[in-house]
Amino acid sequence: MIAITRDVARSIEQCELTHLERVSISYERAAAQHHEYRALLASLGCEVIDIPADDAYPDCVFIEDTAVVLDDVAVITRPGAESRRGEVDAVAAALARYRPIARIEAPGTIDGGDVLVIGERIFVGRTARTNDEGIAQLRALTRREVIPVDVHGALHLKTAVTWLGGNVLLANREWFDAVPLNGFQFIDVDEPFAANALRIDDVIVYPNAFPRTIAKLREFDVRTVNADELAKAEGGVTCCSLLLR
Ligand code: CIR
Repeated sequence: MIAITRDVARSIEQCELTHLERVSISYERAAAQHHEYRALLASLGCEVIDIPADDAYPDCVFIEDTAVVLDDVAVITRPGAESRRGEVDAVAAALARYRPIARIEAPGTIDGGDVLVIGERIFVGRTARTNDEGIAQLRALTRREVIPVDVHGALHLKTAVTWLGGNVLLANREWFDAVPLNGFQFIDVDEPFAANALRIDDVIVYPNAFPRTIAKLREFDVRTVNADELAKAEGGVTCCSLLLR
């Protein structure tokens, strides 16, 4: 597995915020947590490729939003937040080594945090960041089934639901319409922001900030990271990498 990550910008305090109050963010602490995250991914066997930060883009550490990497194509997104649009070029250059590149074009917008790939299905959150035009463009670029999911109250679909493997989802069902995901088994979180988990093969990378939800994940191989400084910028564990084989 290859994990592409991007360093924390020194300007991270100027990040976009939607559902959180702006509080002071320590660059040093965020960078240390990002280092710890990358080390965990490496210990799980990932080849971790790091793209330098660009301080013109306070949110650039949240690389997941800039691309949707499928087996046969890397779709470079057009992020919903205008301040983030310029993040994609450095990521496209890195991905071009591994996949043919396609792009979401205006007026379409997609944030990768809204894209949940489960086998042959791609669930895509309809949010302030991802619009119907973006979803239609993604559909035209893949042979897989693309299924929209309405999200309300969360920044991204994957803030509200992620895949733990098999038939199991970790979810805060107050934040999205679960009907398109009928048939899955849901583990409901006990803390509102606890639904964002990163699955790497059979391991679940997960923030240590949610002990009550961790207690519900006993049947999984959970490895925790300290990610609370990055969480102040409204990012979770999936946001900080792009995974590909
Ligand atoms: C933003 O609002 O765009 C960033 N502050 C946080 C992005 C988090 N990304 C993600 O959940 N995929």
